[in-house]
Amino acid sequence: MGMMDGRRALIFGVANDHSIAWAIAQALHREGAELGFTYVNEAIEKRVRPLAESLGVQTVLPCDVSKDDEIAATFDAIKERWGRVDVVIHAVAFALREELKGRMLNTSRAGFHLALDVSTYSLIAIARCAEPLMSRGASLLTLSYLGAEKVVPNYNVMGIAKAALEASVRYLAYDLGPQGIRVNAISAGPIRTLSAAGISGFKDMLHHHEARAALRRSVGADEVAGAALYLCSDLGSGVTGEVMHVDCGYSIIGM
Ligand code: 0WE
Repeated sequence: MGMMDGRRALIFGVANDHSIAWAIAQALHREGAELGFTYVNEAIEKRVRPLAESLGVQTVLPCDVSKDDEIAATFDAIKERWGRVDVVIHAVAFALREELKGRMLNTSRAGFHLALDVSTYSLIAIARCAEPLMSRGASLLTLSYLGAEKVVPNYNVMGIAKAALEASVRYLAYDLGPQGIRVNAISAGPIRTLSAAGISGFKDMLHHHEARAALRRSVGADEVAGAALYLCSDLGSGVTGEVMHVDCGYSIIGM
């Protein structure tokens, strides 16, 4: 008996086997959920298909979350295959690399639009398409980061996108609450994923985190997946509009 037996989960944002979305996928699968994955382009498709196959997952769909028609087509395909969806994992973010260094002051208008479109608006668009396929007990989950609440040097426009994402979680939770659909976020500590690759100084950031977090270590993707399972299963049935920190207690420290 799994906690997610009979549930269907659609997961946006698996890029490779280091992805937080992949850790969440494995946890949902272990508890009996039937999974579907989306990929943004051919390069990612090449990574996602073998991972999907390793879990016996046949639902692998193209979806660029910056395109409304692709999100609509994804949920049309899900409606066709499953008739409904119980869990949606939104683990997608993008900012231009040049926006993730130097002064936030220098964020370009185009860079701002791109970061908030892909990283923030996509959750709203996905929630709107998911709603007709969801019933009481269904839930959406997204991923955030401390840079939404506090200044993290170089995180810049992504911090603004995550702040808007966290506010979107609350407004979506309010809108979808009457139907018994929950919306939450996990604010994860820094994890070595593709998103972190090539970010200058990331290794030093991890060391900084490990020295200062209450637990004196960094968090694993599997630990984020454990919290995701709680929030998306019946264990979390009374929790909505919440941003849960899964960061080894880094964010509770004042000094
Ligand atoms: O949300 C993130 C990273 C999201 C991200 C990563 C990239 C890298 C490649 C968004 N867009 C891009 N664009 C690219 O071209 N994190 C929580 C990880 C992260 O990224 C940082 C961090 C942390 C932590 C960037 C600067 C400072 C800290």
